[in-house]
Amino acid sequence: MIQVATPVATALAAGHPVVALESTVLTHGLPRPRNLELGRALERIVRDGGAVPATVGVLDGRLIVGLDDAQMELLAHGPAAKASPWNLAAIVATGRPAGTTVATTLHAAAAAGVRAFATGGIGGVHREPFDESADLAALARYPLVTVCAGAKSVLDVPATVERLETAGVPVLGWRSDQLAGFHVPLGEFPIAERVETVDAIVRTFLAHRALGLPGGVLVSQPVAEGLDPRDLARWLEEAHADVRASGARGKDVTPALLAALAERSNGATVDVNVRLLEANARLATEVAVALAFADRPVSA
Ligand code: PSU
Ligand code: MN
Repeated sequence: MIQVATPVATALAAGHPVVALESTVLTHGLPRPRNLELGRALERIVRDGGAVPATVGVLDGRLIVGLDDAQMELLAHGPAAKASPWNLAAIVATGRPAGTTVATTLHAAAAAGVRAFATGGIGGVHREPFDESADLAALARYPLVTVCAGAKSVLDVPATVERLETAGVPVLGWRSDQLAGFHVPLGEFPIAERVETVDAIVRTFLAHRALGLPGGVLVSQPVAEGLDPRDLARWLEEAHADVRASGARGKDVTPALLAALAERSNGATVDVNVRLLEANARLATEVAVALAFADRPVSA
């Protein structure tokens, strides 16, 4: 039921770099038509960096690693469900189309043997209405390097950071000492390990694996130009009030908050979201290339 597309399978078999990309950001995270433009742009960035993109999604009763363009268009057009590990089996068994969250994408990518992954902001612990993302457990379970822009600003960030620590997920700050704040470059939460080079990321990931620790490492890359923190604080407060009033619960909380933020900010949050996704795809591609290189036998 997991289908690895031919270009992805060929690249993996040859030891060439592959970068996994998620699709819930396309089906639920961004408005149309920017979602499809973004999905295509991310794949282009990965190719330009010398790796093969593997966007993951659910179609026709299959978890696909490496959607082709028509499949991506289908998902981006919608309607599509949001597939987390807890509802994935039911979605696949009934043949419904779905975008895959960070957690489900990690599962699929790990099954295929992909080791680098780019997303926007990971899911985490919400304030209100309460919800806790399956992304946290998946990061602690699947052996990939995940590049993100921190935890989504709509979350309870201290609780999310604490949960990552409890679960044993190393968080590396890309040229930064604080966890990235998603829509703003830096949050208030210190990161234990700062990294300056792609090589440092790769060495830490390989050490984590060699020590027999489960799961992967999370790289936090601050967005280059973020929103004014005061504007964001105001929009966040308004968005939370909107979503409380809407009665959204569980898996609908994150998409509802992102949509409310986009509306309250007149699209400013969407622009930043797109920029940080592109930057994360670039860094994840460099990681994938370095990982493929690290595997090469040393020639005398
Ligand atoms: N990053 C973004 N936009 C998104 C997401 C991440 O910039 O829409 C998606 C990811 O797929 C992530 C999901 O796994 O939101 C989190 O949803 P939840 O909190 O329900 O697990
Ligand atoms: Mn939930």
